[in-house]
Amino acid sequence: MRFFLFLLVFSLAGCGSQLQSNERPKPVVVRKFQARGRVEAVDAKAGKITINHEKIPGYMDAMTMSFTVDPAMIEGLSAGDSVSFVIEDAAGIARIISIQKEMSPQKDSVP
Ligand SMILES: [Cu+2]
Repeated sequence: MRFFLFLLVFSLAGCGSQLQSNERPKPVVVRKFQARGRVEAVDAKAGKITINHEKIPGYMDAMTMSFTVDPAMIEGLSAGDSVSFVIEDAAGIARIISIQKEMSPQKDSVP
């Protein structure tokens, strides 16, 4: 009887996974978002950067928040810099995977 139950459960589980693929154990979902903002604080030792970022469609409203980042990526950045960056979100845990300083239009237009 136990063996029969095992078979029954096993076959139901197999059936379910075919019919409802979204109920199988999910691999970690990794999403990437392009964003822009202004640096508020840099803590290179801790690998943290605080950015007042613009709205990121489909992800977050505009806000000031701290991100985890490879310290080497934020060398040379300081508070007040305009930056564009890429956030990688892995199952809700966000970190910056690339970041660069943006030249302001005013500065660019100065000869
Ligand atoms: Cu945010």
